[in-house]
Formats: sequence, C-alpha cells, structure tokens
Amino acid sequence: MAPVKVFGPAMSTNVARVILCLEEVGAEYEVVNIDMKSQEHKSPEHLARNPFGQIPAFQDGHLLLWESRAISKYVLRKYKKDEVDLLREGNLEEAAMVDVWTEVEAHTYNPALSPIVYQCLIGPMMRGVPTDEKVVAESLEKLKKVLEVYEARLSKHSYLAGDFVSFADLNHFPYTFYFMATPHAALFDSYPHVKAWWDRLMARPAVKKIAATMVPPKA
Ligand SMILES: N[C@@H](CCC(=O)N[C@@H](CS)C(=O)NCC(=O)O)C(=O)O
Repeated sequence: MAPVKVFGPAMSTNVARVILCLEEVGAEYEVVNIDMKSQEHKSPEHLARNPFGQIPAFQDGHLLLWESRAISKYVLRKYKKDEVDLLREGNLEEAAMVDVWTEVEAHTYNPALSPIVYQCLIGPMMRGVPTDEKVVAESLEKLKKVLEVYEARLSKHSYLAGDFVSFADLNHFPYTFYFMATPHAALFDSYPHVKAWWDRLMARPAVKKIAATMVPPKA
C-alpha cells in the first residue's frame, strides 16, 4: 500500500506535529516538500489539497485532509495499537480529558507562546523583521498565567490528560521546541512540574528523532 503523504516543509511547526504522530505510531509516510518561498502553497495543485493555501496538507489514497490537529487525530486513529493509544477513545472520560487539553493547547497555550516564537525567531531570523519587544512582553505575561495552570495540573498528574501520555501532550511539541531556542526558554525553570513534563516528552524516541530534524533558526 502506498505510504500516506504529508505536504509541507518538515521543519514547519504544524507539519512537525503531524510527522511526530506518524513517528509515534510507527506508520510509513512520505514528506513532500512545499516551497513556501516560491508560493507553492498557493498553487492550484496545493489549493486542491488545502483550499486555504496553507501547510500542512495530507493524503491517504483518495482522502485529502488539512489542519494539523485534525490530520494528527486521523493518523492516531488509523494506526492505533494497544500499546500506542494516544487518543484513549475506548474510555469516555480519558478521551474527554485528551480533548480538553488538546483544545487548551490550540486556544490558550499556543496563542500565548507562539507570538514569542514568531517575534524572537521566525520574524528576525527568517523574514528580516525585527522583534517587537512589546508583543513579547505581553505574550510572556499571558504565558506565565497559562503555565501556572499547567503547573497545578502537572503537580497532580504526570501528563496533561492524566497519568498517561496522549496527543494532548504531543500537540505541544513543535512550538514549545522552538520556544526553547528563544532567549525566554528559562521561563520554564520557574514551573518545575511543567519543566519535568517537557523533559519527559523530549526523552521520547519519536520526539528525539523529529527534534533532530528541526534546527531552530539562530537567535
Ligand atoms: N491551523 C492550521 C494552521 C496552518 C498554518 O498556519 N500554516 C502556516 C505555516 S506553519 C502556513 O501555511 N502559512 C502560510 C499562509 O498562511 O499563507 C494547522 O494547524 O494546520
């Protein structure tokens, strides 16, 4: 059977989220690079895969998907095994907690943390746009409040959804990985349970493998 395809530069955060899930479940896959500099993501071929002209896109035979979190869930459902069950859909309460913390990542954590990554790394290093320190300072204040909630949660459970690793945790990997290359990485040291959780995630073989391919732009 042809391997599933992920379209987009592997180093890109939302693409890395999908690739990490493919690695976690041990699926065979192919990464098809999309050249963002030449606007390939806005080409008719790519718009047929993702009508919003963004990366990632994903193909499994006739099925075309976009939105990295939705693609990731498809991958985790399709390749679920007893020993790799990252959505816990066999248990209503556990699955609900995975959903809760997956939503928290998308709507609370990421909006606080990702502007710092854009301002400190992606803008200055890849697009020649200087860091807006006001945006960074405001985002850091938001992030501290979010991390206080994470610290409380992770002082009671080893992972976000409970005492089991899940998609809710893995979902945090790409942006947090790049955050750790910003001058503000030490912020996590103030939240020991969050830091220990991050270190546990970084020790996972699939995470190590993907991290080795994602060289952060130099700050
Ligand atoms: N919510 C989408 C966001 C996708 C997204 O923002 N992709 C960026 C790259 S990381 C992109 O394609 N940017 C180019 C554009 O929007 O034109 C997802 O999770 O897949």
